[in-house]
Amino acid sequence: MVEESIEHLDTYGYCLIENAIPSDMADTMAEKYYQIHQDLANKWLFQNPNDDLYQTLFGIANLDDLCQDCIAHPQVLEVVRHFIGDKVRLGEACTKWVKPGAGQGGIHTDSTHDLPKILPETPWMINTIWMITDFIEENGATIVVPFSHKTRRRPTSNDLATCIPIPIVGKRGSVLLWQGGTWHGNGANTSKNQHRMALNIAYYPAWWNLMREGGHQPIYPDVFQRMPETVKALVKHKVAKRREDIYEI
Ligand SMILES: O=C(O)CCC(=O)C(=O)O
Ligand SMILES: [Fe+2]
Repeated sequence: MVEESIEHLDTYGYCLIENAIPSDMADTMAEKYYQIHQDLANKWLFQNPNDDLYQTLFGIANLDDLCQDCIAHPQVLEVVRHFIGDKVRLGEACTKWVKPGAGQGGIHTDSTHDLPKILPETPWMINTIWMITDFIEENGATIVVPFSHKTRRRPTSNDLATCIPIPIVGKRGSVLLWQGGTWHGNGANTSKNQHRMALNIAYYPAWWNLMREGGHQPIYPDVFQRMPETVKALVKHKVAKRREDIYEI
């Protein structure tokens, strides 16, 4: 099973692990995440407070303990470790809500802002998106361009005009993994009333300087204290009371 996921991720640039958490757990998380997003006290955690239809909320691990099961999911971690090594670290866990009417996101690579034009052969990041609601084409399921990581470049305008992204659909509780170099984005939500909620968890190797990532939040010391050891090992580099105590930007 894990071998298949590794092979798929290596070949196509992404893989889907179905039913990695129970659907009723995903339902509980969805309810909680909608509330957290709508609580005005959390507005400062939004990546873009002016975008109501596509909302990214950073620092979810400080507000919800359920996501810990996803952060340290054994099967996901086994795949992630294959690509970026045993000393894997959590970059950030954030929630991504795509509301009806949201447009398609730009197709992009992840965390390449200060990488060279020819992207490294060595993977620098494995990103994951947990389907907290079912992902369907109409509600903005993540779209991915298969094999695009093999180009070792960011998509050019010509690439964007010609590439064929495919929506990765699945039942809530499933998780999609991709390499930082795989071209992807959020799909448009063309439905009338189907909301898409996702938990996005990004992993980096130990050599990556995580402290340059804009918007990422630290894990608060009291939250860290109550985490199981498996989760602590993944987040111990980013424990602080305030973002500015550890992040450079
Ligand atoms: O919301 C999505 O489907 C895509 C999010 C994305 O681009 C990312 O997490 O890097
Ligand atoms: Fe992305």
